[in-house]
Amino acid sequence: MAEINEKEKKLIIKIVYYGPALSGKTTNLMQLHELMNPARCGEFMVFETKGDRTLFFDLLPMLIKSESGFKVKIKLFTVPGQPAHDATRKEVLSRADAVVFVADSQTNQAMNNFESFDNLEKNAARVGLDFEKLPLVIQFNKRDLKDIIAKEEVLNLWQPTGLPVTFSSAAYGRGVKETFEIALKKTYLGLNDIWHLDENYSLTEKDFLKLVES
Ligand SMILES: Nc1nc2c(ncn2[C@@H]2O[C@H](COP(=O)(O)OP(=O)(O)OP(=O)(O)O)[C@@H](O)[C@H]2O)c(=O)[nH]1
Ligand SMILES: [Mg+2]
Repeated sequence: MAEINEKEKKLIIKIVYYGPALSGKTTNLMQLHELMNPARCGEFMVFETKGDRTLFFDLLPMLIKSESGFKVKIKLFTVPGQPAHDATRKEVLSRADAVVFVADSQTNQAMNNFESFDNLEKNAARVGLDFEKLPLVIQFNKRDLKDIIAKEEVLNLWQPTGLPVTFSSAAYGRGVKETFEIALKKTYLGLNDIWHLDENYSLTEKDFLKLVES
């Protein structure tokens, strides 16, 4: 759950990139850091890695100032995807306002995607998040590779859930900003439902989307 400080006009939000090992979560954040307006983006912080593998988490903070003078800090986190790091995943997921689930499009990763999504649902329950209401975006990454699940098949599988699905090649910066934009919109809608950001604080979706303006 986001933290709001009405006196200081500050809102702190958490968006978590979740998914199986090596699906491209850290790469998404690295690319966002490159693609975003530097004035709105803080330092990209990596806490413990071994080669490509995240052992703890990564953090990319972003800042928006609304026209009404409200400061919104958005913290993007990645979880470590390797199964052994479940305790850390649970910790990072705790109090998330939205989740981007990064799936690996390679056909041999179908089971890992499935298990990781199942793990997300279980950990959401463990940390008291209502999975039905949690703003969630599904990103199928690594579209540049050869042996990948067809788009139609992904859509057939996921459309019944009603969740937005995006396709990306994060390593090449493709589909990264688009995915984040959807996550931002869903985050805003989720928080607006709870706190009526628009009425109470004159904070609009447009303020949030300033982050993805070029
Ligand atoms: N071909 C290709 N490789 C990618 C893509 N996205 C990420 N990778 C590569 O996949 C590897 C793993 O990417 P990471 O972003 O570190 O994966 P992660 O999901 O953070 O992995 P964990 O930290 O272990 O959970 C790296 O070598 C990336 O360069 C993509 O779109 N296409
Ligand atoms: Mg990582």
